[in-house]
Amino acid sequence: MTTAVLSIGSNLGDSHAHLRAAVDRLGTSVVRVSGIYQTPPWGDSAQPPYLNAVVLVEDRTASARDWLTRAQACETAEGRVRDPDRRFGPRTLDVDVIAVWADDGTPVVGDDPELTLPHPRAHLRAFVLVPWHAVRPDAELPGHGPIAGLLTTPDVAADIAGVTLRPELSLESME
Ligand code: A4P
Ligand code: MG
Repeated sequence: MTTAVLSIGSNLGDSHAHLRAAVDRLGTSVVRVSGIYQTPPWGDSAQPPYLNAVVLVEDRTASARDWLTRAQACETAEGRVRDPDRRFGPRTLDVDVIAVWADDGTPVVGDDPELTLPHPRAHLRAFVLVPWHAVRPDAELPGHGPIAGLLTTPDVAADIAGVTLRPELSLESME
């Protein structure tokens, strides 16, 4: 069994629907979803704000690589188009694998460019850490320590004010 934290984000099209579709596609592996947050664009400011959330997942047979495959299947299903000239540009759906743990709780770590774990920019991103902390306040990002502490680092703390819960939007109960 592996457990994982996935970050989902969208700032093109019907973003709420794209996020809901991702959770739907992840199906019975979903253990917990965060609220939906409106967040300023990170890394490329000339684009609309994002909606972001985190999804906690687990699966009896999935490997770390399987989570990447599932993440990319969600992106493809929502019509994700990659612009090779604009790395952090707008998208219908971005699903990043933030961290993965094996059955015994050991974090999966690796620097393969196809799947770097934990995600190499997660510790810098209020749009990942705020929703994750809201659902798992005691969580740790492997190699970086408790996420509660990461929220107080200067780069992240500076971005927190812009991360706003949208309570009228939800990923709960898809029926
Ligand atoms: N890859 C390696 N490790 C991972 C991982 N842990 N999770 C590889 C997911 N993918 C991983 O990804 C590029 C390559 O990273 C893939 O080949 C994959 O195998 P991509 O999905 O093709 O392209 P991308 O997502 O545009 O690039 P990148 O560099 O991963 O961007 P990010 O880091 O995903 O950032 N601002 C806000 N507010 N909210 C957002 O959600 N998202 C981004 C995208 C930028 N700014 C944002 C948001
Ligand atoms: Mg990505």
